[in-house]
Amino acid sequence: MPDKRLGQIPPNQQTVGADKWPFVGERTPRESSDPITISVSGLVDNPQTFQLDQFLELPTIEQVVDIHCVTRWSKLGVLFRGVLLEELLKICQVQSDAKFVSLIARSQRRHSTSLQLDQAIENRCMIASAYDGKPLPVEHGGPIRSIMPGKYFYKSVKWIEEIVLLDQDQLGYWEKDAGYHNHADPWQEERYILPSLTKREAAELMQNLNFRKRELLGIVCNDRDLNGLDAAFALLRNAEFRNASLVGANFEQANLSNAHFENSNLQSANFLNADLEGANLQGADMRECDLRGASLFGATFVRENSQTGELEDCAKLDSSTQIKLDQLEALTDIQRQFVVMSVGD
Ligand SMILES: Nc1nc2c(c(=O)[nH]1)N[C@H]1C(S)=C(S)[C@@H](COP(=O)(O)O)O[C@H]1N2
Ligand SMILES: [Mo]
Repeated sequence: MPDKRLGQIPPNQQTVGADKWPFVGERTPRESSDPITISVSGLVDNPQTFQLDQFLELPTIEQVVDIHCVTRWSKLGVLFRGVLLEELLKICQVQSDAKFVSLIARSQRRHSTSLQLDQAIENRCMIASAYDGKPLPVEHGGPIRSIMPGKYFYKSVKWIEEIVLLDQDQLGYWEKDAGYHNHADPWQEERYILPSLTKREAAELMQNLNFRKRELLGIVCNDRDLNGLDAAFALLRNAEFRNASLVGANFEQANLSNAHFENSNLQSANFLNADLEGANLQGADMRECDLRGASLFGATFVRENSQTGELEDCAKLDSSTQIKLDQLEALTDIQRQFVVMSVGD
């Protein structure tokens, strides 16, 4: 069953231009002179290791896939060619007690993810070798990567080299340690699992204005007075700072992907080399903010009213806001135009 919601945009995602495809995560496979192979093992009667050229001779299909990255960019309508996982499982004779599949990359950290086997088959999970008629470039996982339609893109592994059939789930790299949601359904916004910080612990950290190097995924700081907060190097994915006062806060090198800063006061805040992918900065006061080196894929500074086309909830940026033009490449057209206009180049 192909993706029923093909061509639609899941909640809180934005599309990137047709000619754009951001790189996320690892950029290169493991350095090795070993030939590229792909193996299928675990609960199969006929385990196999294919050499790359053998693999590329298996029957392929083409399907259109919408990519939805958890950092809030979507790229719709990519035509992938490759081998269906179902086809591989036929060849390797999957056993009936296999319920999960672990997909492992030929990369330094043996990057991995896992899928529920019935969903992988239903969603037409594939091992792709080409997109839009071109071979897959190495930064995007070429020569072969897995593609799982209908899930956030972290369920699609670049440079796949092992497929292991299991009766129990084996959490992947992002899911195990980084708090990514194991279901990854973009329509349900299953992005991250929230951490188990107690209200008291959170209150104490806020009292001391000290988040430095702490792991505080999803911490809720809405409406708080946190002027001068030290959050350098902190892990603050999905953190909530709506309406908070953060004058002079230090977020240097913090991971703030998908964080919420709507209507916050960020005057003179330091975001040097921070990760702001997917962060929402609508309505925030960003005068004298330092954003140099910050990663801005999918970040939003303004909201476009879908009825009237007017810009609403505009962040306050001006010539005192420090940001480099090359950083704005990562933004969608509307966001980029808004920022360029505001900082007045
Ligand atoms: N081997 C490997 N595969 C990976 C990752 C990674 O870091 N290493 N990152 C995942 C994430 S989070 C995303 S969004 C996509 C990014 O693929 P792209 O760089 O081709 O856009 O790959 C996924 N697969
Ligand atoms: Mo991702």
